[in-house]
Amino acid sequence: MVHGRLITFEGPEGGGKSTQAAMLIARLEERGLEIIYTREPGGTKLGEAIRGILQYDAAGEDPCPESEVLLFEASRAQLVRKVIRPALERGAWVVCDRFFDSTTAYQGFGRGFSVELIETINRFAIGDTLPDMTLLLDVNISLGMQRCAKRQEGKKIKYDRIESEALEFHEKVRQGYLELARRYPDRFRKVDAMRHPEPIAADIWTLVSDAFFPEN
Ligand code: Z5A
Repeated sequence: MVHGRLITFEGPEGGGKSTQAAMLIARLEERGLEIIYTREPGGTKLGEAIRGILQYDAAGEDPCPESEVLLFEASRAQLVRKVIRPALERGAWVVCDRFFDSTTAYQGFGRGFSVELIETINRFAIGDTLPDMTLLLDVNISLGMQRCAKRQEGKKIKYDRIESEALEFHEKVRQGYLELARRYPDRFRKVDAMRHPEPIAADIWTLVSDAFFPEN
């Protein structure tokens, strides 16, 4: 049976996940592969509606922390079944900007829910759809925030609900990601994202090509 690959990008905000995902996709497409790019929360109609609720309080009230977890998971369950699995089954490669490790990092390590509990709920949402590789773009919080502040200059919409959390929260998230990379070394690849985009992209390409195109 043909089966594509699932590569996920993770990390604190401002690590350059979207930038690097686009650079990786360009290189994968040069090899003639079908690539699906998607993101979390979002990637389906239901998921994008949930994204509005989670980031900009589209429902008119703040979700409580428990609802927040379940909304991320609902978006994920839909994305896995409507987009990711069908793509993998037809042999496409899927590049996903955040996946279940974000819930472990943000709601587990960041908000303080039990990591074991979050991992159990993650498994319910994803079933057996695990990433083949997770690229952790590690950036220190002040640099990540500087990058995001620069991007926001002159824009009407300011920071979203989670971006507006205290520095301490974002630091816990970063440390949580580093812990996940230690716990799951077979899947995680940590990349120093505190450099210019080109050397980061070159390192990512080395990691991806060594893992998936070892003949080259
Ligand atoms: N969240 C959660 O809590 N639980 C979950 O389960 C999930 C998510 C799935 C989603 O926000 C929020 O939801 C997120 C986590 C939480 N909140 N936070 N914080 P999002 O999707 O809107 O945002 P994000 O995922 O955090 O991504 P981002 O902040 O937009 O950053 P990014 O994708 O990593 O970076 P970028 O867009 O590629 O680059 C950001 C800016 O930096 C941009 O202007 C670039 O041109 C610039 N950039 C990129 N790379 C570089 C380098 N190397 N040098 C200099 N400048 C750079």
